[in-house]
Amino acid sequence: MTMTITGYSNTTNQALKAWVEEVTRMCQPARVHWCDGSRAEHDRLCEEMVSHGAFTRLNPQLRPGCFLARSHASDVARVEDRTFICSKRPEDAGATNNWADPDEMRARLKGLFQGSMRGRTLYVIPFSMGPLGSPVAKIGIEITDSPYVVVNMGIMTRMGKPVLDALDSGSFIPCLHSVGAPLEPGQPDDYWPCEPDKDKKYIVHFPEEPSIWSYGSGYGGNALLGKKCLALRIASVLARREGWMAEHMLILALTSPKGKKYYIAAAFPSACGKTNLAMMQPTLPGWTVRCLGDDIAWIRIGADGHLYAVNPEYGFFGVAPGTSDKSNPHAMATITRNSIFTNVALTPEGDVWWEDIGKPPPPQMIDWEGNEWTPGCGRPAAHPNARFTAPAAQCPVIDPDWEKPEGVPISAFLFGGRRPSTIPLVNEAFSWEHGVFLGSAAGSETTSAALGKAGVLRRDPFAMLPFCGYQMGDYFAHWISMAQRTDRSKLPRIFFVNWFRKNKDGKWLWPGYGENSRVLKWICERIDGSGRATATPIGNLPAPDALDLSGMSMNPEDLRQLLAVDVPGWKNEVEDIDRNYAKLNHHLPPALKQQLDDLRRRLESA
Ligand code: OXD
Ligand code: MN
Repeated sequence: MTMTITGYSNTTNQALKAWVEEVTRMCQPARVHWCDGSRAEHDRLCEEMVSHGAFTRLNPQLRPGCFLARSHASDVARVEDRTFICSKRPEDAGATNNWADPDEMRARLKGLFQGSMRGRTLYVIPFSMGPLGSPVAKIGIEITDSPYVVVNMGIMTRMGKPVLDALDSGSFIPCLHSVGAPLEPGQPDDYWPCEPDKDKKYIVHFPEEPSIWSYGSGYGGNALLGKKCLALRIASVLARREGWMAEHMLILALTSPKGKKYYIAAAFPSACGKTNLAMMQPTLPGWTVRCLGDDIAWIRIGADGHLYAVNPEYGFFGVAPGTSDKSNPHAMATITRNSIFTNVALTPEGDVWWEDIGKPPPPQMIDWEGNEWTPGCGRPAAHPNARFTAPAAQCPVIDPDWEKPEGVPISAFLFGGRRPSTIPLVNEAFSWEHGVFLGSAAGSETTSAALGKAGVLRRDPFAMLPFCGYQMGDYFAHWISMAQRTDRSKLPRIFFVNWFRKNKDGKWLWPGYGENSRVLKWICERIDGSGRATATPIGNLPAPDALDLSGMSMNPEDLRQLLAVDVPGWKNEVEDIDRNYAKLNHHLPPALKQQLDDLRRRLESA
């Protein structure tokens, strides 16, 4: 049988040709298409998806170039318990990852991929994480049978002909994806084909090769393999090997009224407001924020010894619910055109709606599952993990340097999470090692409403728990080792922030959003040496009156709580960190054990 091959396949890369042929033999697609990444290709694929019900075109007057997709109800988020790190030794994946034997896993996957693309098109997607031609960029080739993945990868990465041309005969990271739903002759396609049984989904990383195999899911990080799989899990392994860092961090530029620019990178767990902070509109007069990235930073030591960060992505894959003109006006402006919305509600005018979008719902809508929805019906209209995919270049506050091949020099790292109690609004680390300790102890509290319980804390070190592709203790040691790789004075200062403190009645103590600029201003002042701080057992906190609260009304008792050291709370914190550290056994760096002991001692004498 001769196979129809379309698109731009003009490569002499023998390894790539051989791999595509091997996958084609295994997956048995009906057609092969090599993506060129052009606008015409994007438009044609979107049109095809509209014609078989996978996409709904939104009202071109309201949202030109925008589409809505509804996923299968079983396929709505990343599946952490089906995500595997298949290193040769289980110890190299570590206790925080699911490990499986690489040979057994490869055999199982080959069985699943056998014939998995029957009746479908196999798409070859050449993509670059990082600006094309930048010395830090990595080229991946994703093979997928999902046109939804193709158009999303076209927004999230630099993709197509220029990448294949730049690859030339060089090496690439193979990323194989199938939705796991072969079509028999005459069988009508589903609007969101996938493997509905969660236990048959596999998101698998072979870090030593490196390669990625993903089967059964079409959603987000499970399927857009450049993002979490390549740019974090695989990149974290490469970064350790090559002496750089791959982090779950936004990158922003903050400019003071005097025109001084500070670059800040910040790690928060998923859905803790990274996109909002990355493109924030400061309430402090004269300060501006420019965005360079909202999710991932690749960081290297530059020739001058400073740490330089690059955003490897090309778009935003943001959580829609909660995004509004109040929480993130710049994201709202970014998604007015050329964007894909997944699992949001559809209004009668052909626009999108989600919970907390900042305007009341119309009297009738179609919800994320395609059903009639009316206000008060008791169901959310959008799925809580509904997403928008939008080109970063459309962000009205994108930084002019966001595509600089060598990146931008970072002055401060921020860590944080949702912590209703104990953790102050902002805390500066005493040293690099103390900062690494704070990052290693990061976590986020969730509420367990059904049982009426207080917060349940999940430790999420450096916000990398689901994304570190190797042993977490070795990852901590890699962070510690950065102080030996460059002059300490050139390392960014480290701060821990918490926008999510609540009082005993469950009310937020801090307004957040644009008001966070007040905290960022103090951080800049600390970097410059002018900001006043009080040394406490947990770190340097803003001295009384050191935070600029001009023009804002703040209850003095709320402020006191936000900046107090909760000694009993921190003693519990120490014990919980100790329990989590114990899981790392001998991989825990001695410097962090020392930091924990020092903190315990300081709290005892507090
Ligand atoms: C995440 C994301 O889940 O960025 O962290 O999508
Ligand atoms: Mn993320």
